[in-house]
Amino acid sequence: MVLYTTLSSQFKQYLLSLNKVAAKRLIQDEFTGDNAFQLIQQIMMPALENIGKEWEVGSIALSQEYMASNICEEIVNSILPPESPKRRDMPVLGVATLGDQHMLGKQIVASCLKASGFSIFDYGAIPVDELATNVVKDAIEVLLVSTLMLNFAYEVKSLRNCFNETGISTNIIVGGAPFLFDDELWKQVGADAMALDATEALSKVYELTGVVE
Ligand code: B12
Repeated sequence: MVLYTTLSSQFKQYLLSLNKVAAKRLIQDEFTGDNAFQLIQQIMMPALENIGKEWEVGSIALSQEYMASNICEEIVNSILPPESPKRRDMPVLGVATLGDQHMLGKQIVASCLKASGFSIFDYGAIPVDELATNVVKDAIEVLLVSTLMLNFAYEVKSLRNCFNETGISTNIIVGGAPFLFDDELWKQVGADAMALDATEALSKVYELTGVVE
């Protein structure tokens, strides 16, 4: 853990100086083939959180934050597990951010579910009414919603209302910062469950669909 704390601050420096090669090498040196989620959680996420705080106090520009997340996105894509070949008769899942432009959390959750054998439709930053149409068209059984901004977290309420009005029984699992700060928020917006991270999202999907691991 101490090791990762040091590596995370080193990684952050590479991100802020836009040294993509060094940032990539740092992660690749630690990558053993099956520790992608651990490296994301313990090296990349603390570095990005720190960068977010620096932007908040005005010590770096939003463009630096943007470039840092682009580098992370590229690295994340290079280490995440591929889709699972054991595609059984699994329920179909969807993932979306309801307009939020923060994409990394969604990407990590989707990839963890794919690696576990689920088919997953990625709808990106789609508005509520369009999403509801797609959910029906693709017969989505569980929808995972990722938001980092509170205003988009409240959009889940509109989504649930829209589902209720149109008789859609798809389950909604939410995740992301606003739901971590307020552990009652998922109930207030009408979600069926919330999860802390990608691994927990997988357990919730098993719970809601009755699929046995
Ligand atoms: C990178 C970043 C950006 C990038 C995003 C690029 C991209 N393609 O993703 C850019 C530069 C575009 C950006 C823009 C903005 N950002 Co920004 N951003 C960040 C930053 C630094 C990192 C986010 C990130 O990628 N984290 C890494 C991922 C992997 O973590 P995660 O999303 O939390 O996901 C994990 C868990 O939460 C969970 N999870 C996530 N989703 C889900 C879903 C389900 C279903 C489940 C179960 C679990 C789950 O699992 C994941 C893996 O463990 C954060 C800082 C922070 N503390 O998070 C600020 C931050 C989120 N941004 C912030 C702000 C204010 C903005 C802007 C408004 C800035 C502006 N003035 O324009 C815009 C808004 C854009 C928009 N409309 O959405 C604020 C939000 C404050 C708030 N609470 O409202 C933060 C917290 C920075 C800060 N300290 O102020 N941002």
